[in-house]
Amino acid sequence: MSEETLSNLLHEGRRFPPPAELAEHANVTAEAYARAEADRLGFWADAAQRITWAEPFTQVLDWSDAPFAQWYVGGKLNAAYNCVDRHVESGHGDQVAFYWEGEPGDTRTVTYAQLKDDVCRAANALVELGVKTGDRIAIYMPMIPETVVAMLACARLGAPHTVVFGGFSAKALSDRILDCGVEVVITADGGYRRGAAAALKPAVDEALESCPAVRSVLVVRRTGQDTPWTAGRDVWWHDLVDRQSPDHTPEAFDAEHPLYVMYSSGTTGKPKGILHTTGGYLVGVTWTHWAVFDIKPDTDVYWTAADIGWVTGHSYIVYGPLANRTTSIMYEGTPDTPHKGRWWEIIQKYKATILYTAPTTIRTFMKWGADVPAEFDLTSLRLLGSVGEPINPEAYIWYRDTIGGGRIPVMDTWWQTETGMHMISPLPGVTAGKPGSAMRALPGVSADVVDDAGHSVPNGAGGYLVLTEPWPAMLRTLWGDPDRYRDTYWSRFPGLYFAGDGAKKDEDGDIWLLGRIDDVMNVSGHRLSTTEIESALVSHPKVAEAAVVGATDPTTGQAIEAFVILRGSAGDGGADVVKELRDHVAKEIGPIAKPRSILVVAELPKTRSGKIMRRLLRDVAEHRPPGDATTLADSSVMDLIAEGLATST
Ligand code: 6R9
Repeated sequence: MSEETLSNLLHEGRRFPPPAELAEHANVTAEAYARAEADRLGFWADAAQRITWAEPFTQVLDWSDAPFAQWYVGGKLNAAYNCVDRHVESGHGDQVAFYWEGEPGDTRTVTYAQLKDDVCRAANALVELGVKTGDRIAIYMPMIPETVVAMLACARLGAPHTVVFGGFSAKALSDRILDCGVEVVITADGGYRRGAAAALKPAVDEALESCPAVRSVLVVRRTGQDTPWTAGRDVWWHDLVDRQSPDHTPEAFDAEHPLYVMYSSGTTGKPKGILHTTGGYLVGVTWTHWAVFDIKPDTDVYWTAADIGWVTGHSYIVYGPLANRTTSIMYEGTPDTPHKGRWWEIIQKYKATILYTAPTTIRTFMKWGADVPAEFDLTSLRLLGSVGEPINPEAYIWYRDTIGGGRIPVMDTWWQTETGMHMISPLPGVTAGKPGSAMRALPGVSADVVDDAGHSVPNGAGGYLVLTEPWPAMLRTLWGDPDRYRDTYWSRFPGLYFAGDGAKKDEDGDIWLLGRIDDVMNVSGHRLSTTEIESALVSHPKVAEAAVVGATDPTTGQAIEAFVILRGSAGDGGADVVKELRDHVAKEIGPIAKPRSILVVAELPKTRSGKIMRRLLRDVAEHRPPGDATTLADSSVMDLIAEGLATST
């Protein structure tokens, strides 16, 4: 895709070196790159010392059966012990693990000692339900502390969990339960979203109609709403868990013992059950969390504002932060309930030092306007993070300036459910960040951009993002489908991991992500990336969010169709705005990139992680009924867009 891709993003020339104070005290310095370069496996052996092993490993990596990896061969450990018990044993039982904030305003403060007791009680409860090592457990929960407790109780018993995002449908839940062979489900009566109690349990009941193997459902009472009940199968958490002993001796499992399965929707076909194992995953997330966010366990108040049902929640709300003895914030609800300043109020209240969220949320805040955060004291912040999609330079600068007071570095972290851990990211004490670039592979990680033939492209050119060496937190396989694992990730370019993302290397060799390969369009023979056109649209002062898709066109092959959300101040659109935006794209990128049409919408269809589901927009643009929408975070969005379409034509 190299030559013909137009290079809007690379015109971005701003750079932000690390603040001196941060660089001086940073956990990781530039030396780490040299160390890892000289001895990659030695580097990962050192990183593994952040974890407590019940039995030491004898070999860092066994890659003899590639692409099936074994990391930390011979090592034994317990993930839950590493996340809670050891901190209590070292005298930090009174440290807060989570400041939890419910959407209606109720709060809970959970210390490491309390978390340990709760995890032990839940583990004992699962044993009473007959759970054994290796059994799979589905978790379908709101964002409450019990969700973390449930995950760690599973990990403690060596029973892999599969967390299903609470916004997903009964169908999505039953698909995952069946694929994973789940026998026990942990859920809640409901959770709070947008100011109201949203039921969860009825979806579980519906899902289980097609899942006869599930014998127990453990239900947390969160909202107190009326809940349908199946006697003999359903049991209240407070009846079963609360009466258990707070003592439970953790068993040490092999480093390669399965820790969890996380389903990730492929563009087509059935979701992929991505398997993570214990040792390598824990080392990978613990080291990267400590390095990329410069975690100081005694002073930081860290907030990953994401859902636990997304890999970001697994790695950077639960396993990484807890293994690093971090004090975290956890918030149940939506950012605009009861008012649009809720997040900033939370940051002010707890004096948060680190915030990690997705570009889509940042763009939503841009739409709401800078005067909302301006009412709160955000000076406690010292680091900002972004994940989930390429962050447009415009959103990066807004984040840095409006939330970060123009002084705080932004860590744009590229990674995937499959990679388990951050792979490409700045390091806060080292990197001079460029808005829109995830920069370079972290120490110990090897990434490159290759052409169609799998050859590394020169600086200044684009192609496919690949990972050239195995890494500790890599997925081990797809649950029950090793052939699909090999085919999906390791056969496009032999010996290289194919990430499915387009990317470019700039003149310095820094990496710019261009979105999923499927999101690259071909317009009159020109390869255009949706990301670049979206960034051009978002750089216009009237645009808050944009999604671009390629729709089949008889003359040009594909034609560019754009969907935009306007900023609050821009009025309701109209023909003038559309013309203005088309001209703006032509000016920013070139006439070839001018969208054929632009539709002003109120919302865009997004997944739980804020990724725009362009596939559904393509259906709209090509006048088809939208396809499978079970992974949408909010299923009403497509109806709104259809209505908008009807009134605009
Ligand atoms: C963590 C997560 C993975 C896909 C990935 C890429 C996109 C994530 C990104 C990014 C550009 C970033 N992605 N972070 N693209 N810059 N910083 O999101 O996992 O849900 O599996 O999605 O997300 O396209 O391939 P997952």
